[in-house]
Amino acid sequence: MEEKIIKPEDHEGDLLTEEKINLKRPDMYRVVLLNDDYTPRDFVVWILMRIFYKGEAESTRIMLEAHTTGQSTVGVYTYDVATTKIAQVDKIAKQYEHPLTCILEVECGGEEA
Ligand code: TYC
Repeated sequence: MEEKIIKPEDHEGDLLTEEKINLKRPDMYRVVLLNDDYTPRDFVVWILMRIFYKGEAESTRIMLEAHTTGQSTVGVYTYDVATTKIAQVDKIAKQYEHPLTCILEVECGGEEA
């Protein structure tokens, strides 16, 4: 088979094209904690510290906001992180027989970086 040797001078005058890199930011999702009448406050704070790595003061603030207004944003995460954390909350709440619930809300669509 004939081998074509490409020399730099063969490309003189060629148009240089920039490689298009996908700079789209990932879609982000808000995890929202819902109030209920049965889950103990301490348990909610413990969940926020254990699953969402919030400090005690921040966890207490989020719990109280949900308790008084009906809901509170816990954080904004990528889809995989948000759904994993919600599944962890569901599992532990079920184990302890508490009705504690977190929901997912779309925060914003992916934008160009
Ligand atoms: N309202 C609950 C109680 O009085 C405490 C609570 C707070 C439950 C926040 C859920 O997301 C919640 N025991």
